Amino acid sequence: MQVKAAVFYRPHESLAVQELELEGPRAGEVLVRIAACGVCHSDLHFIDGLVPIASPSVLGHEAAGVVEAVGAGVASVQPGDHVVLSFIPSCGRCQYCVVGRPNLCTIGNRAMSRGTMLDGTPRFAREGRPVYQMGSIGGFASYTVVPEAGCVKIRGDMPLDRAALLGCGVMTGVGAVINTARVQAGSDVAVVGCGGVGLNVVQGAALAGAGRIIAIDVLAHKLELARQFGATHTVDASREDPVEAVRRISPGGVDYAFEVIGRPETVRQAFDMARRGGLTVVVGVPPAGAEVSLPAGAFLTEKTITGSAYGGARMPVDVPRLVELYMAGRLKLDELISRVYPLEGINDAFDALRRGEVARSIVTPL
Ligand code: COD
Ligand code: ZN
Ligand code: ZN
Repeated sequence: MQVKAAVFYRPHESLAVQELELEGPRAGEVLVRIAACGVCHSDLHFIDGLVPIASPSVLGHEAAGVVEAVGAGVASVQPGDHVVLSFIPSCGRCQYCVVGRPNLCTIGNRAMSRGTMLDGTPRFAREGRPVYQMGSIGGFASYTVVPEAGCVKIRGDMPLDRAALLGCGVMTGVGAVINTARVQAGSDVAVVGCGGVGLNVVQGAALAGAGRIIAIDVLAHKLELARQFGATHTVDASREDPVEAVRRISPGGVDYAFEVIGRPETVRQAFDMARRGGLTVVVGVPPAGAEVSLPAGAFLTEKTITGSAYGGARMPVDVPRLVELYMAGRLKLDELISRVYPLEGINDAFDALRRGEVARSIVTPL
């Protein structure tokens, strides 16, 4: 079938909104009509040339939609089902999946980084040549085909534009708190970077019952939003040293520090904000090849630092839980959506993200 999609060709160029051919779902695959796809800073990293990606590619990895057709052998979803898409289609059988860490799935991560289905090929094409699918999704398109393992069925009364945000920003942020750090009630938390993902670290900390929740950003309106999402204190890092400020608010440092930007300097700041024995969780990923330096003496104080990939997601468990929290009024999603763009407005959406104007924008392709 013919579909409309936003295609990345090379860094520092606008995405091209054009018609592509979409092959139907093969065995184990699902055709999904995209209702909405969020605009995440990771998409922008490719456009800005900070991280390489297969080209040409349909970007977009934070999407939800409606199942239109299924390939042979698909059992977990059927036409008409509402689904959130996962950018790591976990196989369920590799050693990571078996030990309960499906976000590290060997096969799912390989498909994600290639931008293909599990068999190594994408379903989009233009003039007979393959067009890859960011995160095995390619959500900036009217329709896409994804692996069954990348579909999580949700209840039909959950608004799909809100549900889309669960596919990356909310899962990555809330999951970093709940799954990766397992923040304890009453403990102190610092969050460096309050964009679309960082705000979800803030709300994850609030959900976990953290004591002080200190939000750090360089933009006053992001700090204002962070308060809405549960921050008890804010620090403007463009005006004062954020490490000193955090150590003043939470004497000795915080129990948990989260970096949610992807810069070596801010990873170091987060590490320095954590107290003796404290945990630093790096959610942001600095540009390819970057290194982070840490003060070796800190290990004597049993400080730890860890990465968090996709918020330690176990998508079939975590997505329905997040949906229930939203439906019960306990998870903020409406407040995250700053703007809604048609597919043709996608480059404006990226410009707004680059300028720091939005928490999240969503694109509604149809
Ligand atoms: N100090 C404090 N805050 C800062 C600073 C600074 N020096 N510099 C920038 N900020 C703030 C910005 O004002 C902004 O509010 C925030 O940091 C960044 O937010 P966004 O909205 O631009 O970015 P997000 O939240 O959409 O994305 C953040 C990620 C960490 C996901 C992303 O940038 C990243 O690191 N991606 C690579 C990791 C990855 O690919 N993950 C999987 C898919 S997301
Ligand atoms: Zn993302
Ligand atoms: Zn696996």
